[in-house]
Amino acid sequence: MNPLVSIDPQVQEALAANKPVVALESTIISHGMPYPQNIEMARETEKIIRDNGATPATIAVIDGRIQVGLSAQQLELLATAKNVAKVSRRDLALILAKGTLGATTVATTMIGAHLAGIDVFVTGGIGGVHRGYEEHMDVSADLEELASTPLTVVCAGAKAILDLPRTLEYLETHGVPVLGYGTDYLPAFFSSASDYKLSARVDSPAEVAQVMKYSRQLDFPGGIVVANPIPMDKEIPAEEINRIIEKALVEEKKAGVKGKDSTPFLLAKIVELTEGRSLEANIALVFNNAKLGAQIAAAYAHI
Ligand code: PSU
Ligand code: MN
Repeated sequence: MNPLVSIDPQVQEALAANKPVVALESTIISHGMPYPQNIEMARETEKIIRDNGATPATIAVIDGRIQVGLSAQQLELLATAKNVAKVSRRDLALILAKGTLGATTVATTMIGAHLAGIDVFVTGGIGGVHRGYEEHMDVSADLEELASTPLTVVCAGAKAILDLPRTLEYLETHGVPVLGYGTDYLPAFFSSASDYKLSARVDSPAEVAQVMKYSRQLDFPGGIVVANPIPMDKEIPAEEINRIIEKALVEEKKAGVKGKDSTPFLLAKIVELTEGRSLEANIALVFNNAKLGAQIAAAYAHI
C-alpha cells in the first residue's frame, strides 16, 4: 500500500473481503455547499450508500496523508473549517508536503480511490471545459484524470456553467465513455436532460459493471462516466436555470474570479440567485447518485 494513503479500518475490511465500496469527494462538502447543508448532505449520502449494501469512503487530505474513509469528526471538520484547500492534481503534492487540510476534487478523489483499490466513485457533477475556453483555456483537471485513472464516476452530468459539447468532445478524444443512465441525452445537473445526445445508454447497474469489466480487460487506463439524471420532480427546468447561470457568469466576470475559484463562486452565486432551490436540487441529485453508485459497486463486486 502507498504510504501516503491511510485507509479507514471499515473500508479496509470491505476491500479485503471484495465487498462493494464507494468513494466520495470532499470538495463538494468544503467548497460546493454552505454549512450546515453540506454536513447533512455528506452524512446522508454515506447512509444511503450503506443502506444500499456498500461501504462509503469519503476522501480528503489530512495531516500529510490521503485519508480514505473519514470519521464523523473529520467529516465535520471539512464541513466547518475555514481555509480548507481545494486540492486538485496540481495541488496534491504541495498540500501533502505542508500537512494542511485539503478537500479532494473529482480528480484527486479518483487518485486516492485508485491507490486504495476502489472502483466506483459518486459525486454531483464533474468538472469540464469552461465556457469561453478560447480565451482562458480553463479545462478542469477532472477530465485529464478521467482519461488516465480507471474509476467509474457516477454523476448527474455536468452543469451548464460549463461548455457541455466541448466537454463531451474532450472525453471522446481521450476515450472516456459517457453512459447515459436510462437516458439518451447528457443530463445537465439541475435539469434532467440537455440537447446533447450521448453515444451510449445503459439501463441497469449490471450493464455498467459489464462495461467496467471489459474496459479493465482491455487494460484501458481511463475511467467511465455514468451520467444519471436528476429525478424529474426535483429538476429545475433548463430555460430557467440557464437564465440564472448566465447571470452568475456575468457576476463572475465583474468580480474578476478565475481559475480554481471559478466553480465554487458560480455554485454559491446560483444558490443565492435561486434562493436555495439549486441547493435542494444539488442535494437530491447526489442522493440519487449515491443509490446508483452503491448498486453499481455491488454489481461489479459480483463479477
Ligand atoms: N461541480 C459541481 N459541484 C462541485 C464541483 C463541481 O456541481 O462541487 C467541484 C468538484 O469537486 C469538481 C471541481 O471536481 O468542482 C471542479 O473544479 P475545477 O473546475 O476547478 O477543476
Ligand atoms: Mn479550472
